[in-house]
Amino acid sequence: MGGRLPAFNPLRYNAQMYKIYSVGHSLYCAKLRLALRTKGLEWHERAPPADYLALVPTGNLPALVDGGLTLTDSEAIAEYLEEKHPTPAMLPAKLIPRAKCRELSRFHDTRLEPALRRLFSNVAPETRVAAEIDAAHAEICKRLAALSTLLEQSPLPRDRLWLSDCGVIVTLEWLDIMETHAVLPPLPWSNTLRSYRTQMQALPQVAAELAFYRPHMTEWMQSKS
Ligand SMILES: N[C@@H](CCC(=O)N[C@@H](CS)C(=O)NCC(=O)O)C(=O)O
Repeated sequence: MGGRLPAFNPLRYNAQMYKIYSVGHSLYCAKLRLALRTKGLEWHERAPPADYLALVPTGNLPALVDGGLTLTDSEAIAEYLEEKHPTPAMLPAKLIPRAKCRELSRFHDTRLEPALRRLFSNVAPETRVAAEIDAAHAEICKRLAALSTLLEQSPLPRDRLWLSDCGVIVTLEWLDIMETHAVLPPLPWSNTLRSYRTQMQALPQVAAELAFYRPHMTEWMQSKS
């Protein structure tokens, strides 16, 4: 019954190359690259073409293309990669740490990053609205306090990268650059937040991604000033 299976060729299997639609300054594309780097996967990036909506109905970046599969939402993509390439694990094995990891991912995508996002239209000094900066700053301070507590209570060891770290690291990097460029008043960096960043930045895949991504962030900031 059925056709013959092709002979298993580990070289070909390992040489799998993912296609990612991305743009250089995108925070969620950097988040996805952190997962790809951690898994030791290979990818090539393409800018979204003019007919992107025909290829990717949500219009979101990043999108992953894996053969006939096109997938958006950085967290859905990361979980797909986690299930397809379980080693090294980026979700803890045990029930409660796994749930806490997912909680932090959701907190990032639905609370912390949306607070940062309020600043993006206020980077250029000529279009900066003081009331929007004040409101964004208040919200960011609230979210950073919550993040600090979540990290203090987290059962996840910090000697490796979990799925939930990927977005948080990139957003904290953006908050840092926003503060450095005086887009907003100083932020309440707790000792927990500082040591978390230091520990994360020491991981090789994080160092590699930030070395790649920071110039894109700086270029984007300079294009607005
Ligand atoms: N929750 C989404 C957010 C992605 C997102 O907002 N991406 C931005 C670029 S960083 C984007 O696609 N903007 C265009 C749009 O939303 O149409 C994810 O995790 O992928």
